Amino acid sequence: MNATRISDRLTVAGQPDPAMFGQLAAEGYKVLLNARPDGEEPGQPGNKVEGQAAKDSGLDYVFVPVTGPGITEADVQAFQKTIRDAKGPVFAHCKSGMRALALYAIGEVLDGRMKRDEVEPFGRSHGFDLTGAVRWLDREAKRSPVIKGFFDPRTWSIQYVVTDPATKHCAIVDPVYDFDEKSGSTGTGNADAILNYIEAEGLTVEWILDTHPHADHFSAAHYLKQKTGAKTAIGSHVVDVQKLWQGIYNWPELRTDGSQWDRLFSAGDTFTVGSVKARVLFSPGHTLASISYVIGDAVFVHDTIFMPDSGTARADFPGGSAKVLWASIQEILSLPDETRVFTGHDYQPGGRNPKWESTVGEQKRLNPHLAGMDEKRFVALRDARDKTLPMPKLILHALQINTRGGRLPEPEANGRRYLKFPLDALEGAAW
Ligand SMILES: N[C@@H](CCC(=O)N[C@@H](CS)C(=O)NCC(=O)O)C(=O)O
Ligand SMILES: [Fe+2]
Repeated sequence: MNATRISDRLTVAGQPDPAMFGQLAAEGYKVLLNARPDGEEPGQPGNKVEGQAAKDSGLDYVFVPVTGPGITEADVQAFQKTIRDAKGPVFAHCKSGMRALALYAIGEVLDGRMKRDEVEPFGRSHGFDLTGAVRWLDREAKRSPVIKGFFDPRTWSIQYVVTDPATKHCAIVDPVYDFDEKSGSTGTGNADAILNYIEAEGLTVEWILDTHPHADHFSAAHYLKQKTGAKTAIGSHVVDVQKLWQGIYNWPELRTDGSQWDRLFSAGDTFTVGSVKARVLFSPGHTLASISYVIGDAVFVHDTIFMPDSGTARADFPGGSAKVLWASIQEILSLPDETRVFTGHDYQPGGRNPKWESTVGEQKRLNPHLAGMDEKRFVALRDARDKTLPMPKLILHALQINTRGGRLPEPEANGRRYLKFPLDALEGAAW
């Protein structure tokens, strides 16, 4: 194993033997970062073994598996965050150290601490060829729209700001309004992080887009509309979801005409984000009203497809259907292979760092729920898995807020807002 010290905070290396992690800790390292996907070569220790060995040695462990061409902004964010949060030096490895150094260099350029033209000489000075990192930067610099993901670890949600670089107009997709069910506290930490980014980048918000009425978190659409004045939108079948939940909550006052949003999108509807063209796919199955947004060469699929190592969304909520979800997924997969796919949740399988970007081609090749699958087998697999899943812990909270576009209930005479829960209305108890 070759180890190259890059700075006081970072050493990059080829594959280390987990038996020497204790020695790394003794040398003062605090974090072991593994950038290798499992199964790259025979005899590779892998995520599980490395994670355990790091723990036994008192090192924090971070798993950011990447292939050179498959690096995404999420991986770069994870690498930078690891170095930022570490209590001391980070020991980052892949097979040779090159991917680890590429992740670092890309992050330094994106954060403005290094120039694009400095990357190759920087790599060479440490004995690494970083032409791949430069290619990545050049490819991303040409991309339109520019897409920034904001991961919420509390609900495993990814919120997006989608920007047309030509006009600096943007859309916000699926923003989260914070809620702590133990105390009943609400908050705007996630939404304010989005607003800070928008201000720092000098963006104008045109749209606040929800893909569906979420069952696991509150939407920040209403809050962000108040802050930015942008138009809110969701799928037109939200009216059916409103009617469904009006019954479940015994809630005659709920308006079930979708008037809580500025625009209700149907299949095939088009709109623009600055000069970037966008269109809507109707993608039901997870919910009755789910839609996907195709914006430029990117599609925002929320709870249809997750990352290729994570499968697909559940289809057992009221109004859900695995068969219908399969058809929706087929339409998404009929987009060109190079289409960028942005998912709405990442449940971090194997404890890896959150990821959210893939391509249609990768989904077709690598997602075990999709590759070589047919409708019948998909439905059987989905239904079997869904039977094992308890309801999301916030489903009864969230639908009261999200069927009203992210508005909290009106305050009662004492100035406090209250939620109301039906008992025994849903199956899927956790016991
Ligand atoms: N444990 C989470 C589960 C959330 C959940 O059910 N997520 C949905 C999307 S809203 C899903 O599709 N999950 C897929 C799965 O868990 O396999 C919670 O309680 O919030
Ligand atoms: Fe969902």
